[in-house]
Amino acid sequence: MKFHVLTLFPEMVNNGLHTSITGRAMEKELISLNTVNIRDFAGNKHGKVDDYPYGGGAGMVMQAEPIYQAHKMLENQAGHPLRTVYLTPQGKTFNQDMAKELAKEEELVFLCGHYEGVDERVLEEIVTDHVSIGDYVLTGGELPAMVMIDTISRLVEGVLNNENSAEFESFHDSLLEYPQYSRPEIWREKAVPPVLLSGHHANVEKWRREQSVLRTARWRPDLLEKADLTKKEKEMLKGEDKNV
Ligand code: 6GU
Repeated sequence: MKFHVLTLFPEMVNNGLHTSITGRAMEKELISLNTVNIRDFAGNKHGKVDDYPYGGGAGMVMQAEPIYQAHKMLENQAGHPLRTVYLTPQGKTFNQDMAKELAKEEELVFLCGHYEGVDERVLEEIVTDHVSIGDYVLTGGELPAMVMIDTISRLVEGVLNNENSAEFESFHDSLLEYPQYSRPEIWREKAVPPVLLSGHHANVEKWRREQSVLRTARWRPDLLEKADLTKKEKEMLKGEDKNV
C-alpha cells in the first residue's frame, strides 16, 4: 500500500509514522509513505501558499494552485487518477468499516488542510472522499491523516505479526475487547480471574466472549445494535445493571 500525504508539515507526518509498527512496515516495504510539501509548489520564491478569504473573515485560506500542482505530480507519476482523501471536520466520520474499504486501494492520497480552510475549487477538482476523525476541531489535517494511515496499515497483510490479530479484536463483531492479564498471578492483592489459569480452552473462550458482551453493554451500548448476540446473551444483559 502506497500512502501519499500533501501537507505543509511533512516532518510531523514522517516523524509520527516512521515509529513503531508503521515504521517497521515501511522497512519491510509492506507500506510506503511519500510526504509532499505543498510549499514546494508555491510558484513564488517566498513559498507563500495562503491568502485572505474573499468576502472577508478571520484567518487565511490555502490557495488552489499549489495543491493542484502537487496532486497533479502524483497522478502523473501514477499514470492514473488517485483516490484522494481530504481531512476535514465536515467530512464523513472515519470508522473501521471505512478503513477496511480504503485498505482495498493500492495507493491513497491524503490532503491536509490548515489555516481556515482550502479554496473550494481545488477540492472540487481533486478530492474523492471528505473524511473527519470525530466531532472536535484540530488545527490541521496531519493528525487525522496519521490516524487513518495507522488504521489502514494494520489491515495490510503482514503488518501485524499475528495473521489473525486484525480480525479478532475491538470492533470485530461490533464488540469491545475482553480484558487481558499477564504475570504476576497476584498483583497488589488482585488475582487474575481463575478461569484463565484453568487451562480449559473452551471455558476461557466462553468467559472472554461474556466479558466482551458485558463491556460493550456497559461502555458502548450503541455498538450492540450491530452486534450479533445469541438469545442467551441478550437474556444475560437484561439482568445486568449497566451502571456498574
Ligand atoms: Cl479531519 N481535520 C481537522 N482540522 N479537525 C478535525 C478533523 C479533521 N477530524 C476531526 N477534527
